[in-house]
Amino acid sequence: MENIIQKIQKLKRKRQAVILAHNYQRPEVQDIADFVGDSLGLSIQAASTDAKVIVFCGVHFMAETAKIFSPEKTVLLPDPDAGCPMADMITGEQLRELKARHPGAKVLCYVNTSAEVKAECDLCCTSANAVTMVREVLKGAKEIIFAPDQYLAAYVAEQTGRSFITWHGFCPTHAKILPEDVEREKALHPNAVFIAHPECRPAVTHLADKVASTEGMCRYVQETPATEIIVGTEVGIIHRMKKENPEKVFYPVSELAVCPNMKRTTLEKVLWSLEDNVHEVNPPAEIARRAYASIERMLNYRP
Ligand code: CIZ
Ligand code: SF4
Repeated sequence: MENIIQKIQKLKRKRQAVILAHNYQRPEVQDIADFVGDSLGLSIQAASTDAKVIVFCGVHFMAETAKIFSPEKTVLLPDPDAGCPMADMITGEQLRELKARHPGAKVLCYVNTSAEVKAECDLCCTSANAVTMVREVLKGAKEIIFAPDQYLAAYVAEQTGRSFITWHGFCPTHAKILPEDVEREKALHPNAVFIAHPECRPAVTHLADKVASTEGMCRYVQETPATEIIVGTEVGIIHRMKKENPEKVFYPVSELAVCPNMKRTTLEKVLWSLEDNVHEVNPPAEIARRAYASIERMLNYRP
């Protein structure tokens, strides 16, 4: 009898598929993936692979971004309901209205947006390259709209000295992390360093020894001499950190920082997606065409 992992491996070969998993996925899903990373790294992998099918273990906007950049490949999202509440906080219509009120502004959107929103943007960024893009690409811009994450916008504003026209979006998972959690964990582990994601509240990032995207965090924990690390992002990333640094100890800053959408993907759903060719992500061609340019610029700005 084949177990589920063997079944997935066999079907993957048969269908010439590759499995990409985000850093926030369940441990067992990360372990069967060909590549684990952030949305920037996963999009780059999706674009460069020879595979015909991409099983995207992440949330909808990530699979959609991969599809727009690799339209000739079949992109499957194992659970069609794996969305991102932050991405759903702004629609294309709402961004068009905001743009109409600031006609001269350049529009920078976070990768956590729908293709329809990306189609309205000049540039798209991830948390790994937002600061660089504002400093380099938008240097000459007089006004910048930065949507939808108000906390990421606040962080990038602090780093660059720029101010933005923002939207009131936020990540409900990162918003659960409170300064009290940081104080408590620091008191419990006085030798630990604290790392935070820029989607956290400013009151939390201000307490951090390092603020970084998930890939930036993975690099930092390998490079720091610290052996104890308090992790201020979605708890799923700790699986990868432990695997890459077996001698170090990791503490989630809050057990509540769990993204229910990232956890929707299970091994069973990965198998079913390969068996039944579901659920195909394929944004309308006209929207994909308009979103392409902003995504292309994002992929060229690698940290
Ligand atoms: O860009 C990503 O993958 C997200 C959502 C977070 C990060 O910092 O990697
Ligand atoms: Fe969206 Fe937050 Fe979940 Fe990331 S962790 S997918 S930003 S809800």
